[in-house]
Amino acid sequence: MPDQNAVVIDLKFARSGVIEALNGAFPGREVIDMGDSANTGRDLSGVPYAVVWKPDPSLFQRAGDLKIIFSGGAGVDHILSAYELPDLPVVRFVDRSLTDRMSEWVVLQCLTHLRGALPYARQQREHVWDEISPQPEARDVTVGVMGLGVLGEDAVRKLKVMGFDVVGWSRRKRQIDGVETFDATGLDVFLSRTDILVGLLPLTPDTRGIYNASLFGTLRQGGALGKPVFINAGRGGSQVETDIIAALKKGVLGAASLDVFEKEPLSPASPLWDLNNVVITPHAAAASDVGALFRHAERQIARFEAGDPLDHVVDRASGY
Ligand code: NDP
Ligand code: OXD
Repeated sequence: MPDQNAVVIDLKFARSGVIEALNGAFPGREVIDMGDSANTGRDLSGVPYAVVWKPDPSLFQRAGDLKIIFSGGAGVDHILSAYELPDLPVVRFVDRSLTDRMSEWVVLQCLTHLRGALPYARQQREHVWDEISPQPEARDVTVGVMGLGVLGEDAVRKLKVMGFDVVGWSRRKRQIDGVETFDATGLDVFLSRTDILVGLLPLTPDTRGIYNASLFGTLRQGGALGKPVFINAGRGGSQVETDIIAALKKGVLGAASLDVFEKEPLSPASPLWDLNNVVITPHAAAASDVGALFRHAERQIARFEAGDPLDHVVDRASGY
């Protein structure tokens, strides 16, 4: 039987990173790494803590005495939508490096579309010297960020530093200095002001399929970029890919940057790969630093064992 303060790890991340980060992690505790074949079929009764990313479906039955589940990422849909979970706290991963990485990706994509990086890359391949004009400035372009949580708020601040006009939308109204924000009821006004839409929403029943033809049709046409741009690094389940493709082909959207997809990995047969106004990254906008993840879990376990409240606990009713 495992130690009564053990931690079970089931992280479907790059194996080498997990092994390296496990070295010295969780001092004084037994660590059961389900990625190690020696632990296949191991008794998990009595284990109080689990750190998971897309865990084996049987894990939560086998580890029937868990007291806390730590998500290996900021999102928790991989746990909440996939398993019958006991009523225990699920803790999200909130971490500086993850937040910085996401904002880097968002700013990179907004600048890519502002500065014509895709057409210039095509011209370079074809040895064409041709300045694209007019060249709008960031201040002429309104970026609308959907989801103003840990990641959305940081992205908003960094987009402002780059000079973009920024507006934000979230379920409840949020206050961010220098940014006009809208709550759920203000969606259409928010969209009608937006030239570049950035999706940083969690996947919940309310946000599934939200980025669809009707939403794209409400974005501002004729702004400084001519046509609106769609950028999504939240979850692929929130987007309707057939609608994205149709909107790009019809010119309802001028371009897109997608890090997440309805089904991952994206099928080699998806038409998205071949659209020359689309940037595709393989769900890599903000990878979790596994060492930081383990330190975050250690800190939260210490709080729990000291009788202090846990940070970043998911509200199971709202699903994020
Ligand atoms: P948070 O929980 O901190 O923020 C979520 C935001 O979304 C909040 O502002 C919330 O509103 C808003 N929201 C949720 N549901 C709705 C709704 N129905 N209508 C309007 N707004 C809604 O999450 P994070 O910022 O930490 O992360 C966001 C998501 O980013 C994650 O859930 C994950 O899916 C994704 N992600 C993707 C990564 C990648 O590499 N591609 C990496 C990390 C995360 P309110 O403020 O009112 O609560
Ligand atoms: C996350 C992710 O949720 O990487 O952290 O998608």
